[in-house]
Amino acid sequence: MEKSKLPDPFEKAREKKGYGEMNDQNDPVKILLRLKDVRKTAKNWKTFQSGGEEVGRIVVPSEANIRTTRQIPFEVDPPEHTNYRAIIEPWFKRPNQPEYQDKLLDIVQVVIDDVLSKEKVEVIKEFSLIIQSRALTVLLNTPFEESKTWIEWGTHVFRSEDTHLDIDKANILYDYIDQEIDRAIENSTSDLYSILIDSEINGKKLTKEEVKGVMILTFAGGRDTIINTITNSIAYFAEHPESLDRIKNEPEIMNTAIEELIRYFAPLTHMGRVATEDTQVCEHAIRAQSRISLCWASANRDTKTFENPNEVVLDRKINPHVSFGFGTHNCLGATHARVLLRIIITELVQKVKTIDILNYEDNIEDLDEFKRKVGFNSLTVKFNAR
Ligand code: HEM
Ligand code: EMZ
Repeated sequence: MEKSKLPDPFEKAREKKGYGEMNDQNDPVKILLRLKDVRKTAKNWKTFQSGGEEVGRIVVPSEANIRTTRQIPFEVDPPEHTNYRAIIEPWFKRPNQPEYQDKLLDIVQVVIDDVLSKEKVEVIKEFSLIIQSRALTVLLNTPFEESKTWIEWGTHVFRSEDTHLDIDKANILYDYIDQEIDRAIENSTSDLYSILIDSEINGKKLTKEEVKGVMILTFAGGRDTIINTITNSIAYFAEHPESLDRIKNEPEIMNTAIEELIRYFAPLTHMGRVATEDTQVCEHAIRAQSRISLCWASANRDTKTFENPNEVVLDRKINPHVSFGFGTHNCLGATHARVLLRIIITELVQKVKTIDILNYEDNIEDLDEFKRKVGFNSLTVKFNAR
């Protein structure tokens, strides 16, 4: 099989019954698999909530044991959600500005020139993580030097190589954010911390805990998702050098190509909700206070909407994918992610002719009934210049 392929483990269950089941830390999850159900349920925040008492429980695997700070606006439901979102949303649209994109271009060019000078490159550590961390300094508007600290944290802030939920690692992030908030209170700049500290909802300033909730989400949500997107793109282009040529010669397909890669990769496999009442999905009973999840990765392969869903079709015409979620909580980092990927691919097609895969190890997520490849634990390649 091609190393860049991400097979769809959900197909049979999606077609037969529409959901799957997973036992996560003795707190079971019903995984919704069909695009129609995923979209409908994502809109129904009254019955399927993101907030609720137990912070961290909507994430699968549940993070209830490793954090008490509510991630904002991710773990809040309307109407409060709307107020938080109104504060944060304009900030996350900055990636549309030319000056922002120039900064990202500088970052990407340096890293691409560097990997082209090497005999072999481990893509996650020497490419994706570096670009992700440096690009995050632009999103947060913090000094470039901070990225050195973040690179040391590795791919995920809550998970490490030997454990799914790593409290020691999480504490490094929490302590760092606490310090940065105190720093911004003492010495206000024009970074995201300072903007949040100065924000108000109905005349009331955000608390430190609320600011922390936004910042944890910004560090955690935009990390392994971006790293997997970049790494999977490199693997794809390694096995499809004709696609590099095609995008170079037909730049007008760039945006559809990006959407298609993001659909195919679905970097965040699924996200949970908690039922507020006894209800039903796919004719199956859901008890109040139990968990379901919305499986973006499965929905993106639903043949009712996507023709040849297991193929990467760079000029796919109809592509209502849900990789960035759907409805109330749709991803605030999507503009940054799309712009960054466009800059990376634009530079790649100009400078790189081929990429050889030398070594790799798959990253397979274990969802009990389903084993899903989400990307790589490592990917070693040689970049060959044009
Ligand atoms: C929400 C995926 C990058 C910040 C979401 C959701 C998905 C998602 C599926 C919806 C969660 C839900 O409905 O419960 C992705 C993917 C990314 C990406 C695939 C990269 C390719 C980023 C980045 C950031 C970010 C770079 C910021 C640094 C957020 C935030 C939310 C969110 C703040 C919550 C929005 C809300 O609750 O209203 N993301 N994300 N994401 N994402 Fe992303
Ligand atoms: C949470 C999540 C956000 C969670 C929109 O998704 O991303 C996951 O990677 C984190 O572990 O805490 O931030």
